[in-house]
Amino acid sequence: MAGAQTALRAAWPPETLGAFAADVIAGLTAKPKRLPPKYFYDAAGSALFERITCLPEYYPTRSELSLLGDNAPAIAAQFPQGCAMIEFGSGSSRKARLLLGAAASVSAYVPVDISGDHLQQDVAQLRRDFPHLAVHPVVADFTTLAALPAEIAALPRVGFFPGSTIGNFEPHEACAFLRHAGVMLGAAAVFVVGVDLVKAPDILYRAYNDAEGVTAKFNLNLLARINRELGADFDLAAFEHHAFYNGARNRIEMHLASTKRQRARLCGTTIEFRAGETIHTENSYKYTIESFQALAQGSGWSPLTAWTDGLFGVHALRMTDGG
Ligand code: AVJ
Repeated sequence: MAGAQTALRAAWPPETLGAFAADVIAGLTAKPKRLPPKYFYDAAGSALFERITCLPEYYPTRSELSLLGDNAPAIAAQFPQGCAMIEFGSGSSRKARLLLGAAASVSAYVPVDISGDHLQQDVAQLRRDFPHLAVHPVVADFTTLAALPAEIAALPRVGFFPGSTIGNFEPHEACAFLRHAGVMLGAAAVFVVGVDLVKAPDILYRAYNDAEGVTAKFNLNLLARINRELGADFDLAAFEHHAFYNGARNRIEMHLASTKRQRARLCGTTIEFRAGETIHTENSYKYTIESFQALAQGSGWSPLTAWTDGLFGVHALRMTDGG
């Protein structure tokens, strides 16, 4: 195995591979095999995720939108006057609009997203809809974002991290992210975080195993993307979507399971699969209101308020004095 690794490196130095290829090779040569969930969201994957958010079984988006819509004035009441709102992974800014519409205290909005095309279109529309709002988009991976636009340096800050995207992190990574966000947002900051709740396993199971098979397509698109962008030859018909609730760790796990013993070629190397072997593609951690508040507290944030409909939680946190 060490020999194969060396040959691969010699032929495709990681510097020339790009981050996607490097992460895919690292994940598929690891034991057990895994792929980072952030790569689900190419154009095809983003369209499939949009379809997921409309599925009858997938409650999180509907729950969060109605929690934000119903409680926007109460959430906005926590924001400091003249603040800048920074959204981590803003997508279409649909959720931010609900807060911006209710929060006259927000004078600047900083959507941070990895996909630049979408960001530019949405920013133009936001500027038309909120003419008094200064919009400063940042094209970046929010997990590695180092600096905020200079224009907002003097403003108090509010963070917005909806969608239970925080559930993709391991709990220790979520803690590190919350701390990092705290450093960026500063002493007076408020942080609004959307977090999916622990609940009956059958409800969770159905949300990730929809009858129409859209979630299966979303999961398999990761291999389709690797074929498209890295010239790999994964046989999509020989992999199955597996999603289940791991109750011991409070997380949904998604895997792609090989239906047979097979191999795939990728960037000059061969990836071997046993029958039934899986690629772990996503964890989606679930928290109770209390377990998330405890995580936040251990990460430098004091819980202010939590809004919930029993399925999903929207948390307002404030920077703990003295960090
Ligand atoms: C966007 C990460 C919150 O975990 O529910 C939906 C992604 N994966 N269906 C989630 C997802 C499968 C989603 N997050």
